[in-house]
Amino acid sequence: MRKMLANIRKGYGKKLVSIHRWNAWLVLFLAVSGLLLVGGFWREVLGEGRVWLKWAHIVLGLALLIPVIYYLLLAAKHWKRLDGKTGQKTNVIFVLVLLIGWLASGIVLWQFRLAGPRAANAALWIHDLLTWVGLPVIIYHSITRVKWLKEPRKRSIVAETRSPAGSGTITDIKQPAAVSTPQPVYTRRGFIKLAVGAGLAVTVGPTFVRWIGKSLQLPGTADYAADNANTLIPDPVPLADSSPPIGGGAEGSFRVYTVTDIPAFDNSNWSFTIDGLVDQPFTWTWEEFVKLQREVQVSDFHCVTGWSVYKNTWEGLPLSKLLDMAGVKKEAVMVKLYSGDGVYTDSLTLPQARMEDVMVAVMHDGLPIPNQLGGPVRLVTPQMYAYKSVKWLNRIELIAEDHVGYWEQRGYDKDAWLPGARRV
Ligand SMILES: Nc1nc2c(c(=O)[nH]1)N[C@H]1C(S)=C(S)[C@@H](COP(=O)(O)O)O[C@H]1N2
Ligand SMILES: [Mo]
Repeated sequence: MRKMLANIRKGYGKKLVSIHRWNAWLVLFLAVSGLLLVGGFWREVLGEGRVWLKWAHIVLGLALLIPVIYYLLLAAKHWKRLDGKTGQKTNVIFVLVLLIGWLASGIVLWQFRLAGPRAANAALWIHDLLTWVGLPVIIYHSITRVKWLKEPRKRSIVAETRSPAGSGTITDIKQPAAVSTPQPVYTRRGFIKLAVGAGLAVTVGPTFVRWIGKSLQLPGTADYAADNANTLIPDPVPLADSSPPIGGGAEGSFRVYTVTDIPAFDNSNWSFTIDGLVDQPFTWTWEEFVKLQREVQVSDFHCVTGWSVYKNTWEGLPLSKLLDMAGVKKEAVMVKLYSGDGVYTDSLTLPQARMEDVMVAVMHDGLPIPNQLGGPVRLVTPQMYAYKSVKWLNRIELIAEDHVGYWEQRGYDKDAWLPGARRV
């Protein structure tokens, strides 16, 4: 009977160990893939791989449900075992909150079209928060609990104590557990813990602080306008509706996305062209371009990855006005959009391009669009996800066939409409 009980206990212990192991591997993969997905740098490197990686992240993220549910089935029993061990209980609750929070917010992000931008935005915030808080804790936990660190006694450096005889001795380091007087000055384990903690604080800390600053919109945390590397002269003069912005100022913050190095422009290397199947092609210099009559609109900006910036006051030229100036030939069916980065492109059908809020924007909230955010000129497509919002836009070509854009070639949906958009 006793043996049986012991066996059951052993089996149960084994189950917990294997749940823990599976969970650890899943979290490791999700952490690495998640960081690759969120890091702007990797957009360029990964290309199409990014879309695959996102799918793998989603599938293995959902697979987290297995260890979580399995654990919950054993939880009651485990909980009894932890009686009195408050530290361990806190640990278990922390991990469960983390995993379930990641799962729930991840599901909303996965189903962003169903959920809509508001929910996706909140989910991304939670997903990020849990990552910046949870990941350092998990890394700390895994580094400080590897096996060889669990034999601290053998490696302890023990304080030198004076023996009653008065001669200085180093207490036998193999027996300090039994000796109560000499306290270890520090143990190898304690030292490593401290080092890991400090290392994490130094590496993850600044990212966390920056993220908090940006998401709470603390002043000075993301001052792109101040760091604008474009040097185009003259500055566009804002219309009255832009300055102060009639939208009241954008709410939220942009994440800087690019698939190349971020370009910067000056009067000598910037121009704007509309050509292809038009009656009258144009190429404007910056001096000419800023003289064209602009308009102002207030609109929201949504990225498929979940973040949004609300109430942007954009000032620029409605794309339809540019099309009318050039005169679209009747063979033309698509508007191809080129970025001055030389790589990124996208396209709109003619009816889409003629929607009243599709704008070739020059100013944001009364200021020139900084180069990090696609200035001097970017496209704005409020009814569609922002991968249509080509940054550093410098050429519009009217074409007779379809054109598949940069991210669409790499797996993004050709249909970029927001839920509830007025599709045309
Ligand atoms: N040239 C260029 N335009 C681009 C992108 C890009 O990588 N390169 N990314 C697109 C995507 S997916 C989004 S969400 C927005 C992001 O704009 P932001 O970098 O100003 O936040 O730009 C879009 N336009
Ligand atoms: Mo995006």
